[in-house]
Amino acid sequence: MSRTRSADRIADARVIVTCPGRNFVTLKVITEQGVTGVGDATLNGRELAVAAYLTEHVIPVLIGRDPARIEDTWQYLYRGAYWRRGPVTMSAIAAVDTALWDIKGKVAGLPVYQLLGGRSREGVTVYGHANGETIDEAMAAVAHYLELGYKAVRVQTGVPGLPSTYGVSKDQMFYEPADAAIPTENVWSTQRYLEHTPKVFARAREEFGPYVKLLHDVHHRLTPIEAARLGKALEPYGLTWLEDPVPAELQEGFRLIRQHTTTPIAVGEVFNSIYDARTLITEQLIDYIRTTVVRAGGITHLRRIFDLAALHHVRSGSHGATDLSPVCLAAALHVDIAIPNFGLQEYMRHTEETDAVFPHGYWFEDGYLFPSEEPGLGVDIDEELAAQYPYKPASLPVNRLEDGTMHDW
Ligand code: KDG
Ligand code: MG
Repeated sequence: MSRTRSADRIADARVIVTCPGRNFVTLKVITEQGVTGVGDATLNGRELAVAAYLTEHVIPVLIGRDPARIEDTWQYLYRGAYWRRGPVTMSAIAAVDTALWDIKGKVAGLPVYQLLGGRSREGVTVYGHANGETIDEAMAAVAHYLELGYKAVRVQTGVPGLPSTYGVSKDQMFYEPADAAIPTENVWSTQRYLEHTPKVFARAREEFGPYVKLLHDVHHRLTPIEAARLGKALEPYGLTWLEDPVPAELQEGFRLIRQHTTTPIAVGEVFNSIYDARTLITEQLIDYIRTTVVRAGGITHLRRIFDLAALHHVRSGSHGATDLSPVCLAAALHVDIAIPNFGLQEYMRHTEETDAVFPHGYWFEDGYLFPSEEPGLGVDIDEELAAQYPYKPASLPVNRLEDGTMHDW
């Protein structure tokens, strides 16, 4: 039996928590032969839960394992845990899986996308976040993204009568919702939102014409019939997608949305396994599945989700907000460039401090991201620099209706 094992073993693994502007959790795996791999384990607002899961429960069973056995290690951590799934467990498994793909690429001397079947396209089309308190400000932000070369832009604005709205920040290029140690409280009105949002897209089409891809994120705030009304109202403006229209625990709820509107639906940034999306995909209730490497058990499991999606005319639209580290983005780009059913990749830029902590070989040009050509993922963590930015508690906000009822954020 031992003849089938590679000569190398995992010698060490450590968790690095750093806050170069925002918190990131990174796993570094080191083999006896000195090959290293990195994986993102960041779970926004719950970072230390994943760090502890890795340190206390995963790293002890990794030591001595064959780093070449990615699938077996995935199955060992998933089936072997008994308590399956959930964002903490799946982010931890993702970090291990990503690091092992990095190591496999380095050992093979190939960028990871070559191990996934090679390129299916030249570049990865990305979308940026245009947001503004007013429609005028949001339109200026769209114009800025188009000047930068983007071909797809998500548009969010403030809602008249509400003091703050999801997706609208003071800083145009680096939207960061985890803004306080104890969650900020926002106020929400579905009525005001439904009245306002179609006006934003009417204006965007008037100013930017029919060909820019426009997207909008509802952030789980509607019921299916409200989402159906919004989708219908937005049909004249030809959105590429309407994201997270309702909370998706009840996958069957999307049947109602589908019966009423042809606006394409994107869902899944909070999903952590194929089971979260099974009905949505197999019944063709969505058009884009948005989970990404760190959230859904790494490259191994994400590929499984995307393959199921490919059978049902569903394309990928991976989450790429700033809380997904450059390690996650690097890994996502290798998947994006290789799969047949790629749709879009979100690309919210990281700050200069973050980019310096995570040196990487991917690059942006003319609306596309390109994965690194270096062996492995082409991304690393500068541990000395990371140590200069200690962890700072930061939580995502919560949301209440005008009468004080808790609502989805
Ligand atoms: O951590 C939460 C963010 O990633 C989320 O608010 C961003 O909805 C989001 C998006 O579509 O990027
Ligand atoms: Mg979103």
